Amino acid sequence: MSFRTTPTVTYVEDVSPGSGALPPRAWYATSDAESLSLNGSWRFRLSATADAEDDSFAAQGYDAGDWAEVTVPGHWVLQGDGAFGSPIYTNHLYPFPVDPPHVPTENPTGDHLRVFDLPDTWPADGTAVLRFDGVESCARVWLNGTELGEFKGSRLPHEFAVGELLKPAGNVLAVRVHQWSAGSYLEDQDQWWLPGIFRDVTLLHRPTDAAGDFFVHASYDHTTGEGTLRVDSDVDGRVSVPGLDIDVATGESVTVAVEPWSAETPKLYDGELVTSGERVPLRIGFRTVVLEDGLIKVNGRAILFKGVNRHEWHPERGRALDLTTMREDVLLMKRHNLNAVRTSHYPPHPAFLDLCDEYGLWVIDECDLETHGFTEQAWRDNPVDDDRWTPALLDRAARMVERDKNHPSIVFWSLGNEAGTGRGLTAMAEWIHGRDPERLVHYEGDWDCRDTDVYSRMYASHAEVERIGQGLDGGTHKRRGLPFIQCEYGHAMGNGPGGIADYQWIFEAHDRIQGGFIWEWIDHGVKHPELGYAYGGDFGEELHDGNFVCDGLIFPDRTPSPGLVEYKKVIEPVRIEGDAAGGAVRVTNAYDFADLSHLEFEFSYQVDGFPTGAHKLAVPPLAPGESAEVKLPAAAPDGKGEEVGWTVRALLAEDTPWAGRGHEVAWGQRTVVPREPLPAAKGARPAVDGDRISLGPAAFDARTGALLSLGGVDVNGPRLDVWRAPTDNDEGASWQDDTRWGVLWRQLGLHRMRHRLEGVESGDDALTVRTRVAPAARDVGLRTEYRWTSDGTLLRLTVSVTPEGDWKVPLPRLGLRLGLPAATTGSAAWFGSGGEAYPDTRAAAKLLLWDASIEELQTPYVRPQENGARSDVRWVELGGLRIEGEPEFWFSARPWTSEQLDAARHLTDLVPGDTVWVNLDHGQQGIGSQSCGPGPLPQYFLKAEPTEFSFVFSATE
Ligand code: IPT
Repeated sequence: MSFRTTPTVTYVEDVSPGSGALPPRAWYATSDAESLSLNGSWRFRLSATADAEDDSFAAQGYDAGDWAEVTVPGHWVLQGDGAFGSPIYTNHLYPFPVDPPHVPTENPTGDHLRVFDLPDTWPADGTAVLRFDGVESCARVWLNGTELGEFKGSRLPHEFAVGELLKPAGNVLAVRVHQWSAGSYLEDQDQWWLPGIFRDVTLLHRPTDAAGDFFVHASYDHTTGEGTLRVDSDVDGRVSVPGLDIDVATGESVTVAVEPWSAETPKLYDGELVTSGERVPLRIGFRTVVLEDGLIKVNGRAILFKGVNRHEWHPERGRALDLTTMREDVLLMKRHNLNAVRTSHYPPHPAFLDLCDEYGLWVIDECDLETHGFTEQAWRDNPVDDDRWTPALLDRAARMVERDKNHPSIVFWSLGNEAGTGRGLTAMAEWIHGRDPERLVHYEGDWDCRDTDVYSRMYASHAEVERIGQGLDGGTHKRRGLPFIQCEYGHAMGNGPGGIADYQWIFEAHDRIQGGFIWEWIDHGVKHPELGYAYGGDFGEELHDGNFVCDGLIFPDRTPSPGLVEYKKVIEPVRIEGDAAGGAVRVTNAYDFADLSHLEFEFSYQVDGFPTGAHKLAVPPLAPGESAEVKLPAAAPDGKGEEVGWTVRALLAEDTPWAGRGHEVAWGQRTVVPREPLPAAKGARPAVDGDRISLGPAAFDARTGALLSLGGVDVNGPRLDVWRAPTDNDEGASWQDDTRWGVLWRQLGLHRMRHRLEGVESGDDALTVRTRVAPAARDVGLRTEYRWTSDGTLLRLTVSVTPEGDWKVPLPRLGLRLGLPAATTGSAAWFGSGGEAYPDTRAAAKLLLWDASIEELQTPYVRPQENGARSDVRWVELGGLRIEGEPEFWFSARPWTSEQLDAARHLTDLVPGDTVWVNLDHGQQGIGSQSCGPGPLPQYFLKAEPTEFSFVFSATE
């Protein structure tokens, strides 16, 4: 018997980073040197294993005429309509046995072939380099039949010298890509596994004496207002910055007065590095990042991160992003007041960092490293604690730092994510600190902060963050001296995240806490012909984590979700509050660097939610941290019994690169004249007529006491409703042993409440219906009394709820559900919050008069769940009814029931019926962040307790 080993495959399972590639260097998009994009259509052949085919396809003259084609950059599993396999989604579990460095024999392998000619303009002298900006997960490369090498490190660039191999025409570039490799063990990020050449492939001409690697050092001294520039370059040359009259030799320092760079004031100076062979454009931002007094300071000031974790995602192209999509992300971030991005969990396409420099975002650039799946075996064999892997880790650190080091936006290097602890991480940190002492090092996984310059955590509770802020959290001596950030918090899966305003108050109350990064930016839903957007399990994966991959502030198509609108309000850089006396507005500048001169302020009163005309409000150009009281510019109008309030909006006074003049940055509101109490609506007498009872404009079923119609409108219900289709945050994460309300609600049976009728009482001045609402098998219940009165025109309902038994759980919701005919219920108008809001997601609830179609009232969470409630509603009109509430209520309306919403797995499962179901809620349970973090805070619990609330109904026609 003999064993055959396959020599072509050994590199796949080799822990080394690869062979043949050039040392990493600074990345730049353009120079005056010639380049040739090799993006486009490539010939493609998929094999089931790494060794199914030999390497003869790489030879010149190979006929690939019968191969399929794929687009590069791209992932083959997202092309070919399923013919090339499917994406796999797992959070932290490796989708293959944990047997490092071995990978499955079933190792999808894509052979890519591209034949190209050099353009006529391609210079004859000099040499050339072939650059791959990202290939998942392991590639072997040949040019014109000669092997160049192989590499791993999916989201990192790799260059090969190819000068002598190039021909004017008919160059054959062959790339064999393996889905699985030893590198996969280092790339266990929570995302889809998507093999392919997913970033650009470029041939770069390298003239004689072209620029090699270079390092732009541009610091800012806030005490003098001067910047110091020094560009270290492998190849000597000159550096010029015309705007600053700078023209110096590389390696030489020059100090001049400059405007500094910050995320708020992203001043970039155009410059050029000129070697005798190449001119490379530079965009220089002067700023100094230090750890001082236990704080992260930039240009002498402590900064507060208002950040987000960004994965690269496009619903059709996966992680192959085009520039337009990257710019859209940056614009959306800027327009929503974000000032920071953590590039979770790998260096992004470098063009994204150019955009961060240009528009202004602080960046934590994270290395392509995560070994999370080893947690399943208590981190045994973790590559970051095994010296054999250290060269691969150092290679990844170097490829990130060298590629990205010239971006002023980057203030932190992050070693990676969820990789436990170990010597390899220490080696990375030491190397990075040595190579770039001008930035700080981040890593969340080591709470002792052995290797890091910041104490970073994810999903810590409000209480813990508060303790950390107060310095009461203990920890190592080193940690106690470090600032704190939450590199992940506010898990934006489905409806939510809740509680972020409460975090922000804590962040702002303690210097040590320098902000956080919401998890995460975008839902990684995959566009799907039948399902709308697919998530884990939709491709038949044997192991998957469902819709945990859809946990972003924007939907897969980049529409902002209510979570992003909420976050924008929570982190707004200007605070606008009413003063106690009510005659003035208090305005506070919450920027770190900018004054308020770029904003103009608009003031208006609204009566019953209706704006009465805007005034300019003269707010002084306050410096960061300053605040001022500004007198109201006009007296409140007489609301004639209606509610009067004011709104102040801070708007961009000029166009900016990221939004036009008039874009709303911040706002505040205050009620100055409260509305009148609801009319008593009594006097009319219920009249029994056979199986009907009439009361004012309404008709009831005499046997059940159910309202049947009001005016000319048929009504189904209303009756008590406590159920909501649990949100992802209600359900909680499977690994959490904390109280998971969504699970407990279902155990108790709150989704199958029964209504036992105790009596219908037609009295002199009221119709009273008594019920007990309770689930089977349980002794808890809600004794519920409906008391109907009327003055002949208006119909008033007062609901009294008295819990019985030992209620150990808060209620999902408490209110009424009623049905209206869909045919006559097309839209709603209301006075209340404009967008979706729940008890702990209502910072952005702007009180005005709104209208929306029933369809627009739905928030399209990728996995259907409770959504769309409007808060603080005074009244709503829909389907021919006007409904006023006392106190203010939550309103939602949908063309399906909560039960149908609950049962649906995808939006395409939801089909409008002939009834619009309207919820009028007295209360809602908070949302929290328990799909990965803490649940709602106790103050947002909807406790089962004796409650009374009223509505007044009338017909609008
Ligand atoms: C944390 C991960 O860092 C992130 O990648 C993502 O998985 C997030 O959770 C949840 O969506 S790890 C978690 C176990 C705290």
